[in-house]
Amino acid sequence: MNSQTEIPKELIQTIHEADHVAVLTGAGISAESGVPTFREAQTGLWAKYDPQELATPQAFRRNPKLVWDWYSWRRALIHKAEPNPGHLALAEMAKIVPKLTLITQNVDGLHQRASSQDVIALHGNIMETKCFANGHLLDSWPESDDVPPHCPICNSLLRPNVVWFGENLPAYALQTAVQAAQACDLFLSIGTSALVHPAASLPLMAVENGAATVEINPQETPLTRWMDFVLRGTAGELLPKLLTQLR
Ligand code: BV8
Repeated sequence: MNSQTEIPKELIQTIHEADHVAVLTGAGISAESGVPTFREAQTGLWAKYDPQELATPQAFRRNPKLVWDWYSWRRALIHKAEPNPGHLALAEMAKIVPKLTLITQNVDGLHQRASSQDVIALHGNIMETKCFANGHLLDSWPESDDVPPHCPICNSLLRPNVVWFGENLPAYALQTAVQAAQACDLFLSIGTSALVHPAASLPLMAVENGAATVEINPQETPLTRWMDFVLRGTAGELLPKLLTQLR
């Protein structure tokens, strides 16, 4: 494991030789787009709340308006955000390597807006809305003063189409991600603290499958010790560098 902010030649060589690259991203890749990471202290009105306490069905049942307002605040932030050079570099890398599977824990849709294809969104999409009782996915709903609004189909409360703590991940997305982690030649873990499961187990599946593994993160994480390459820096700075040396 060599921890450095320059890109080792062996890593470039490894990427050139890889038939299948799998990538797992976390909130860190969106930090340079101005989207606060999941564990950074929340700002303003939300400073006193722990995201992990709010992103649960229990919190929603207990105080649906509070949770709905939190997501409205985050949606407004994300609406103003743009994909950054890190997102864009991954979209370009997919055109260079034979096969790239992009798996994200992020719910901000920035990989999709950076034109990455077939993004595996393990935790859903904050910009999508469904109802709490039956999961009716809705593009629109009747104007109402109710906060949260009600589902026009079954009248239950509306919520963001994200996976909350204690909820199962979408089965097909998780299965596809596990298959990629077990089959890839190279696994990049980018901008994740590797604390949330089952996503955090994907890099370790890649280690078990004998893939070469890379961590891109300014900080150490529980994954660091298992990684073949550790690039200590930000996604927005290191991924464009990696792409330039790949070309
Ligand atoms: C599940 C959507 C089966 C919502 C998210 C008790 C009861 C129930 C479950 C559990 C339990 N105990 C444990 C669990 C499992 C639980 C879990 O993992 N808990 C942990 C925290 C202990 N998991 C679940 O509940 C999952 N479901 O297991 O179902 C089940 C069902 C019932 C009962 C048991 C099991 C569901 C997990 C999904 C939760 N939803 N998001 C929303 O967003 O509102 S997860 C949330 O955290 C975000 O999606 C985020 O992406 C994710 C992970 O965080 P990170 O992405 O890593 O972000 P973080 O801020 O932590 O770190 C940022 C990193 O970036 C840092 O390392 C930083 O250094 C780095 N960085 C910063 N700047 C940059 C950078 N890197 C690069 N460049 C930069 N510029």
